[in-house]
Amino acid sequence: MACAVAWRCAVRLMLENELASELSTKLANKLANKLLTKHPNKSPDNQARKLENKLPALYTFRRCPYAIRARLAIKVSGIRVEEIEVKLSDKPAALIAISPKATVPVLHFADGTVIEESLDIMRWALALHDPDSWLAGRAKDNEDTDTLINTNDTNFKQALDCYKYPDRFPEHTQQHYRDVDAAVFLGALETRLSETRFLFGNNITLADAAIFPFVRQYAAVDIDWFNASAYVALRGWHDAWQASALFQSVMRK
Ligand SMILES: N[C@@H](CCC(=O)N[C@@H](CS)C(=O)NCC(=O)O)C(=O)O
Repeated sequence: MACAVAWRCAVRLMLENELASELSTKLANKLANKLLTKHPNKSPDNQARKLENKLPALYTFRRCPYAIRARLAIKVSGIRVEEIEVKLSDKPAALIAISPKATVPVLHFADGTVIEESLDIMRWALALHDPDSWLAGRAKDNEDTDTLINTNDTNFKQALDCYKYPDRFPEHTQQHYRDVDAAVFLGALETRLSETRFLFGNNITLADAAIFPFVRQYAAVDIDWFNASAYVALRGWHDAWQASALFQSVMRK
């Protein structure tokens, strides 16, 4: 009896391994993920180890806003990855080898595939599994979503860096960066969030997760000022994100 069970198990393993090797990286990871999450106790240790070894490696830095948004999407998708915390002042050679630009986050698959842009990582994860419909409405709002995220990553990020490090940008005062440069983008977010709970309606979408980590940095520069600011709706959105179990879970040390 024990022998028959072991045999069936071995055949299943063989088929699964064979099947996994035939599938694309995405499907293989999906399969690995399914097996590991649905049958964690049934899997023999060595199978679990084999599949664990196939988990994509996520090079990340805890406080980096780009890495945070990648971790948010990965977390919500339920896909398992092995996180490798990087010291930006001492980057691992393995990271530089797979991604010479050596920014985080970077996702590295067992087959050598590399995704080295945070938004691409988010889209990859959500394309595989999007239980909370973060990509919903993209057909309609696709362009708006991309435009808003792009403005965040360019204009707002620049204003944010100036506000955070005014000594490096002596052209204007810190207050100018906070109240003028950053206000263009934050004002647009405030308008949206005064109308709906999230940036593209009453449910979280990709844009909320992609933008929140940057607003968090802005707020943190002078949290007392932010808490007393006229950004009433933005503050509510920021505070809800900050307190959410999802955000907390990707910030754990
Ligand atoms: N466009 C990249 C930007 C990533 C990025 O700039 N990450 C910062 C950390 S927040 C980084 O790795 N900087 C490299 C360094 O500091 O050496 C992405 O979206 O993934």
